[in-house]
Amino acid sequence: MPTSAADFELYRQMQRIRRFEETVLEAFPRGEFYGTTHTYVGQEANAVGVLSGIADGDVVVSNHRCHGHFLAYGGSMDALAAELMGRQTGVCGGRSGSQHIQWKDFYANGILGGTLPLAVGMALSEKRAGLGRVVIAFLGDGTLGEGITYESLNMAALWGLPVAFILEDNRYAQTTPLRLNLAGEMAGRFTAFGIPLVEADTTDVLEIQAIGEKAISHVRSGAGPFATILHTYRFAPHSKGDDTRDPAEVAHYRERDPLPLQGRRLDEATRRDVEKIVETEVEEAFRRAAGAPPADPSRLTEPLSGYA
Ligand SMILES: Cc1ncc(C[n+]2csc(CCOP(=O)(O)OP(=O)(O)O)c2C)c(N)n1
Ligand SMILES: [Mg+2]
Repeated sequence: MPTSAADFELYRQMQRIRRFEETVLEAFPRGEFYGTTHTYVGQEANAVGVLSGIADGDVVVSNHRCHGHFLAYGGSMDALAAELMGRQTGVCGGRSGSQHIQWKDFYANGILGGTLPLAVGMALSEKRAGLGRVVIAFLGDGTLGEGITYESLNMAALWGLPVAFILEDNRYAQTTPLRLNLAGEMAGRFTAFGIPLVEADTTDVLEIQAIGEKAISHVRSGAGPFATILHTYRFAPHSKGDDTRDPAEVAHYRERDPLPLQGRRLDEATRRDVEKIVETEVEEAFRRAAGAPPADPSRLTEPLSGYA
């Protein structure tokens, strides 16, 4: 069966994130980047599935693990690589590093939980503007331990705001497994505020795309916030070398790798072509970034573009 354009594109997007992140992890020990970094290896289907359903002008709020969200949003790989390297050609002129990426209607912030009041505030603004735009806010399981999360959910529900909360439960907050971190049920944290949700334990980008569409159409219809709980797994360390997980557990989840799952929907030759195209794109992005001039300190206080 010939490969459908939709399957091709979903695989290409996931492969771009995978190879970008693997390259970051390879290059980090060589001291090529400023600050820290958190990669999205293993979680690609979430960003690609959910964000394939956004419209122009929708706002995406991301966290410390933002590269995959940014690339799936449509951000430039060249500009992301350059940002990590602190170059003028970076998304934010090399001033933000890995965690504070801002471009168009995309906002990432490394303060755990701090993203949620920002997302809710922007959703209030969008509701008032009445243009039908929505906010997509990604958060991790560990973020359920931050008190501000619940103030934000309360306001979003009370005011019927157009925000979809995309909880990516990768079963760890840094090195702390969920069972040492979380009392009670995840879903209850949303239903307590009357926020409807869909919960899924899948790495299939097509399933996640359908869930994302449901979430986005709910919030766009004016029916108030919606949550999705996506149980997932990260294959790489929390940040760089800090992995204390049992290798057998990592291997177990690797069997559910979202890439081969989607890759099998492409014919073999097409899949290889995608991989070749992406390989060149990633190599070029890091090569160009390395050759770009360093960030200009006189621009440090210049405001970023975007939300006003
Ligand atoms: C307020 C605050 N406290 C602590 C940290 C350090 N920190 C960065 S990521 C992280 C764990 C995040 O866990 P989770 O929300 O599950 O996201 P994941 O890293 O698993 O994607 C912590 C504690 C932080 N960034 N901000
Ligand atoms: Mg987590």
